[in-house]
Amino acid sequence: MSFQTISVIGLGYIGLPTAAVFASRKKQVIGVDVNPNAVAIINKGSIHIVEPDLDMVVHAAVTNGYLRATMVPEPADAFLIAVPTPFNEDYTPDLGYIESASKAIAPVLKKGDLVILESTSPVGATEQMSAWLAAARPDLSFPQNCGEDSDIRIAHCPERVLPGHVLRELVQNDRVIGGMTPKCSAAAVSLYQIFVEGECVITNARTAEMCKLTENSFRDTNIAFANELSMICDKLEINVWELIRLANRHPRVNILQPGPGVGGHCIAVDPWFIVSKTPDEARLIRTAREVNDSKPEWVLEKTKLAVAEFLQANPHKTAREVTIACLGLAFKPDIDDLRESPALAITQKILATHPGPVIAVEPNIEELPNQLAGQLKLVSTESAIADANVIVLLVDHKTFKKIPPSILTSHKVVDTRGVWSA
Ligand code: SAJ
Repeated sequence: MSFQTISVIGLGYIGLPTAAVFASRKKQVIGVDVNPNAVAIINKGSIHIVEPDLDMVVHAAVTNGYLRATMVPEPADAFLIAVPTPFNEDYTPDLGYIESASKAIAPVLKKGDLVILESTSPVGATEQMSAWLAAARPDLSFPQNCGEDSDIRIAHCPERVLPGHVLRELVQNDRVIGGMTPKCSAAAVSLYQIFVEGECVITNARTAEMCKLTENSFRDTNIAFANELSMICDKLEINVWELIRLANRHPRVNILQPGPGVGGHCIAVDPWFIVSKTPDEARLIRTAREVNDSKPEWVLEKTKLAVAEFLQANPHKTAREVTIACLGLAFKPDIDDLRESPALAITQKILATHPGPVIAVEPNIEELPNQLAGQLKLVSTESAIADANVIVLLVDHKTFKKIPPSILTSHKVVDTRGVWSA
């Protein structure tokens, strides 16, 4: 199958790099987004998100005429839907963005087109997308009613790239291809082979959906194990970092690292898609989520304890005179992404509960996000150490790892990442 024009719906952290990589392979790419600001920025050859090297690839793609952005879908040979799938307050998945994207592309679909759902989705979402498309286009046939003879091919091909390494992983990772029929899978494989150097492994749509959820639930469960260990060890007065290092010397043990909680828009979300479908069976997956979600509150309690200990050692001071420095606001090390960050949530809670000054260090940003703007000062690592009485290390950024513990002897320290405690 040959694809002359490819349309990517949703130009965010996954859609934009994917669109840019297709364009870098000299395909005509039409990017579609509901955000006029994003569309304008991309059409100028710039980017509205942060991802290493993406600016260069997008700039080249737009300048060379292979990529353009628009708010209204246009005809193409293949459509990739890469819109968000958040969850509702009751942890059920919100497929509203997929529904809107499906309804937006339906009018421009033609016989022979391929539609791929890339968004991480609950099991059954691809069939649901196909049903929305079929309802909007009764003149075309779809795999759910015509099988291999359908006019439109449908597949789920979840992205699996790690933020910060997206351009490399997009090309090198193996790709799971879940077509609604074998012909749908074959069409999707020939599309991804335009740039994927990893293997394109074929399965069905439901298994592909579950595969992506399984990968992130596996990681969440393993991080929860590490986080639970850290709380157990704290009670038993055992250094959890040393414990994990020792246990990992066993040839079949590989425990992940505890932290202040699990952030980002994937690992803290996707397991709920399994839990909401099979609540009675997904007991471990649910508990892992609960353990990880409880960690920020535990860190807050540890911080309160550190303040109390400082006051005990300095009885002439009051809590109002105790300065707390939060080191790191991002959701993981050496990135500037603050979305769904436990470090940010903990800093907000400290601000709301501590009567004294709170300062923060985040070497990867220049301005505080709206939630914190005007409420706390962003300072350098050096001045945080000089001014603070209590230091709460929330992200193991490279710069923080360079701080020698010997200069922290007069501080009370809450080290959620084992930077100094390890
Ligand atoms: N974390 C720990 N301890 C660890 C590892 C991670 O506390 O030992 C925390 C991080 O600090 C962060 C959170 O977990 O707050 C998630 O970070 P991450 O690096 O594990 O994952 P993400 O969210 O950046 O990307 C994940 C990846 N999934 C897996 O590794 C299974 C990526 O491949 C997926 O494409 C991505 O989710 C996604 O889009 O679904």
